[in-house]
Amino acid sequence: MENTVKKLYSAVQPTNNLTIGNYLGAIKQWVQLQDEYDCTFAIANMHAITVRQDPANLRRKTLELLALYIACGVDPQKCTLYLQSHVPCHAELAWVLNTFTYVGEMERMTQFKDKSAKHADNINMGLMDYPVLMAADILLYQADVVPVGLDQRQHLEITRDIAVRFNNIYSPTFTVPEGLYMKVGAKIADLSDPSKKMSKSAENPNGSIFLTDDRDTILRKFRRAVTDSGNEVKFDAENKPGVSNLLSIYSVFSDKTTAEAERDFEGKGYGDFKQAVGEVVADRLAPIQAEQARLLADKDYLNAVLKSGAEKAYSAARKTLSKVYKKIGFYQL
Ligand code: ATP
Ligand code: LTN
Repeated sequence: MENTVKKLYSAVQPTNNLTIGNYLGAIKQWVQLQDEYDCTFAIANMHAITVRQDPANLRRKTLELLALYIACGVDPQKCTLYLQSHVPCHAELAWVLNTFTYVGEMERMTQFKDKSAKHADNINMGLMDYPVLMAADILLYQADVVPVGLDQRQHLEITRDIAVRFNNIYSPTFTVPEGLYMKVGAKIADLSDPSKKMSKSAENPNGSIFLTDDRDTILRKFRRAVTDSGNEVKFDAENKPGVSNLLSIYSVFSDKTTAEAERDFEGKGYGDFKQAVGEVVADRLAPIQAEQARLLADKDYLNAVLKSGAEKAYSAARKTLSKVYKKIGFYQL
């Protein structure tokens, strides 16, 4: 019976403040999936240091992210929640997988190219190796599915390639994971430039709605959001990218289909529309923010969650790593 429950794995980096893109592309789905799958969710602090971090800030962001996972509805009783650096197997497997990954493959990764351009003074090996560490995360837990935003699709594809490559050279060792992308919400665009993804490290903070933004800030940012020519609130990603992005945000935050969302704004102008999107987002975020603050005040509880999460994660990860070490010929005592 136990084998019929599929395994699910995902993670977010504890960098900057999360945006509604992270929430809709990742965490919101986790909550919906946790009853159906055997879930493991990590805080990817080892990925975070591929861009220079302030140590005190990284520590603080780690607990904030854990509190946020729980405040959003991820239940530590049902899922394994842990901090990546607490399980040394990630670095160990990543090293092995490095020898099954080609330099050319890593140089082609879009995120590597984007981040290299953005951090031209610090194009470190870790930045380039980021996808291999991510492959190690996923493969250690033998995950069947990995819910992520569309920006991570390329990393998931390379994870599958590495898994297949290893399985073919030795014998079936890793489950080959499937990406799970939501139909709406997998790619939330920047409010001031709908051709870009909403990102927590964007230069212009007005284009991103942070999960920590207060009501007035949220309403103001939506009021300023770029719309398109014309005056009809219609979903048309090609010709009306700004309006379509706002409609997607509205529909997922109000649990409506895009068609239902369009109907809500028939005969209404962009002004009313943007106000309504802002309100629905602010209303949804307020209780999450309150719960996150409450949890952050209870550090003992958060530490206990991390401790038991690390133990559970370690025992699963170690099993896979031992299998790998045996297959590649590492002498074991
Ligand atoms: P950064 O901008 O600092 O690189 P990020 O905003 O891309 O960070 P990550 O920690 O890399 O955030 O991603 C966490 C999760 O959020 C991933 O599953 C990612 O696919 C998803 N995600 C990020 N941005 C968006 C977006 N604009 N729309 C939908 N999902 C997103
Ligand atoms: N690179 C991911 C975060 C991440 C991840 C993972 C996601 C690290 N390890 C494993 C899914 C599975 C990102 O979202 N930027």
